Amino acid sequence: MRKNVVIIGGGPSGLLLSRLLSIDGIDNIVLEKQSEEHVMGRIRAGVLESGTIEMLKKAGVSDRLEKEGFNHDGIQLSFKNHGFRINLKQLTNKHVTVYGQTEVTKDLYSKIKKENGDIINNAEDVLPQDVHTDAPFVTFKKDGVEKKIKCDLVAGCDGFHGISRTIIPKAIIKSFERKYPFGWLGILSETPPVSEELIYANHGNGFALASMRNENLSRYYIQTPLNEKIENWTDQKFWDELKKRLPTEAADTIVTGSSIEKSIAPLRSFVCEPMSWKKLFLVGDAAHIVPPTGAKGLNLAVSDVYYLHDALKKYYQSQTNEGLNKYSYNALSRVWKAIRFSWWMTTTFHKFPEQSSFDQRIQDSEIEYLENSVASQKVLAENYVGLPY
Ligand code: RFL
Ligand code: PHB
Repeated sequence: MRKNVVIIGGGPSGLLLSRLLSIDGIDNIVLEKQSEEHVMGRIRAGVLESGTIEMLKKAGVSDRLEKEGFNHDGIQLSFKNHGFRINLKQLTNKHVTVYGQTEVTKDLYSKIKKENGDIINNAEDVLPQDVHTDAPFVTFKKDGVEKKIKCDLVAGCDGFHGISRTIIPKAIIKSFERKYPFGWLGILSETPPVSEELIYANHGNGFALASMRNENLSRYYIQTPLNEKIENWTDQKFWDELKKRLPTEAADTIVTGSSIEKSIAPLRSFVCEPMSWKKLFLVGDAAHIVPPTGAKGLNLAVSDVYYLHDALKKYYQSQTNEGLNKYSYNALSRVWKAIRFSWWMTTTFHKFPEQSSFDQRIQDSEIEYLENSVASQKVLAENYVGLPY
């Protein structure tokens, strides 16, 4: 078999890239390690930037999003039990949209299938080969049978634990990493959200976030120590701790119920440079990870797709390599700004185990400054709604 582009990974970045390439008549195939049910069952991001919405519109998958997504013109911040609002709309003339990554993935999957796009699920031992030559190919196993697909280029959209990044020689790739000394324990519950807008809370016991998916589906997170065991957290214990960390008004009105999903995620910032090597192009979490505090991971994956799709279109339609040569540079320049913002949000709103009294005062004054300075609010707002591509 031969394809123009082999896409490794059928998460949001791989599926979106596939869809955009197909619209331009660029032949491609998605190889996904997991089953369709597994991919559809993952609960992850919830906040979409307007640039992300534009890309989903371009891919022809925005009908449901426009009906079911919620536009949010602001976010609530809380500090020592006192809340204040960042008016995103007034500060940037933009809003964000709350619509789950799970739904984005479902919309992309069903559109690709409807348009007879190629997705192979349960692809085992996927391996990009000879990507440093003019004749790259990808091998994998399906139902125990060895397969080989020749191609022009490989897009590594296979997430942080994928294979693609690992085949770039150590002498060429450089990584930058910060691991945070805590994780997020998140639950999904079929209860009405406690607030119309997201609440990001800095509390003496640690960070908390009140988010949502729809009128009867809430998503809440609390900061926990690293290595915390999920078995130690009954629903009741979670709700009790969450209530302590949210502002009193929210804590008093929150509707609790049993969780339908509960998981712990470690927090890290990670970037690899360059994001491409010869005929291999890394996209999304395969090349970078942000802590979820700034709601940037999925949105960054989408902006990478923007740059790569644009470069591939020029490559196939105008036979020019220029966009592909600049892909890593263009994508990384936006990536590092989101890395900085996510690091800042994380540092400002979490409790660090080694936090000194000096660090505490700096954090206090950072948040007080935020509450009282329009300039400071504007910096947060323009990053939160998403920097331009
Ligand atoms: P994904 O989603 O990890 O998809 C990669 C796909 O590749 C497959 N794969 C392979 N396939 C073939 N062969 C291999 N060897 C393979 N290895 C892996 C995997 O099965 C998978 O299907 O990466 P992608 O597409 O780059 O998308 C990135 C986003 O998923 C991620 O950045 C966001 O979920 C991050 N994130 C958030 N981002 C936001 O923009 N806004 C948010 O509000 C937000 N909240 C979050 C988040 C991530 C979280 N967790 C659990 C990490 C909240 C949480 C709790
Ligand atoms: C979510 O709803 O899952 C969510 C929202 C905002 C974040 C992170 C996660 O910053």
